[in-house]
Amino acid sequence: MKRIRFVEEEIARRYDENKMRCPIHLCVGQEGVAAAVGLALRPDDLAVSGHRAHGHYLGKGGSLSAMLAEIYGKATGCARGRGGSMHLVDESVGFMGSTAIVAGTVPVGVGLAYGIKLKRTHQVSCVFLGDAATEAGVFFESVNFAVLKRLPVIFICENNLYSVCSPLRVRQPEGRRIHEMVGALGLPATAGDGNDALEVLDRVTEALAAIRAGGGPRFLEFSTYRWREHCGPSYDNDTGYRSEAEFLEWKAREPIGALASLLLSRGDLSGEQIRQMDAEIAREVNAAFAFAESSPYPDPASAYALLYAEPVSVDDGGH
Ligand SMILES: Cc1ncc(C[n+]2csc(CCOP(=O)(O)OP(=O)(O)O)c2C)c(N)n1
Ligand SMILES: [Mg+2]
Repeated sequence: MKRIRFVEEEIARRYDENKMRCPIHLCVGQEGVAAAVGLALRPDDLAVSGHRAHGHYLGKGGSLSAMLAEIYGKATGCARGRGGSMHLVDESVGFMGSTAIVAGTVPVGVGLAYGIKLKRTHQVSCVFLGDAATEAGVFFESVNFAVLKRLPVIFICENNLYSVCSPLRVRQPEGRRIHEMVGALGLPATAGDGNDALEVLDRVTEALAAIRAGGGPRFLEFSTYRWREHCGPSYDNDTGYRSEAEFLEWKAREPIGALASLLLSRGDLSGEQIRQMDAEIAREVNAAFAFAESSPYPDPASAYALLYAEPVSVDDGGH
């Protein structure tokens, strides 16, 4: 969680230098879900995400340096500098893609799960999505197919209450709970506190075990809150679509502080250990920025080269 928080705060601090020339959607305040899901997944599990993907990529084991180089548009980036912040992809850690099209990777993640089932590899495909993605038609088609085929896919929905500036109350009927609506499609669907990283870890660990045992897909909704504006490095509580009071309420129970207090009170971690961790992560983040800034831009002649053209052979068992 701290690694995600530190790197995003540093991205925000440096964004106005105009060297990162892509839009950025920061997940500061939402680190609990990304970190805990990443920890619960196996390294060989697969994951897809959307526009707010930094935390998901790092949680899955992605490289800080490759992520920052990607955001700086450099050849050493995880998408070779072609994608930027919203198009992180890194097969080496099973992070199979993220796109700016809301819900665009939901069918991709379900397709990956279909491949896993056909190949009988016992991996799980993890689909990260926001609350607004559950309003897209393709979301329902994809979940229906996953249920029909009992696919090994876990849907992780970060419900941060907003789609850009539109709160849930102007988008969905009063009283609707997203997980209840999704549960009606025929899969176990639950809700939990996304700012309690240990709760997320427990729920996701249990769901993954059930999926790996052949139980079919699961949908987990986690409530959380983004601190900064939808897109960009600033705060936007003065723009009128949400209140400073709401922001402060969520900030008071943010995921990192909550876990640190718990671990300190149990004696599981000392203040000195936390300071050491902070110093180590700050060093790591600074080194990753230095790597990104000093890396070369891609050769324009390579713009149309195929990056991932390996043919995949599938034993589909006659299906
Ligand atoms: C298909 C599509 N419609 C609209 C948009 C514009 N858009 C970008 S992000 C976003 C909101 C997404 O909200 P949510 O899924 O809840 O994720 P969050 O930004 O809250 O993390 C919208 C509407 C888009 N990128 N793609
Ligand atoms: Mg949202």
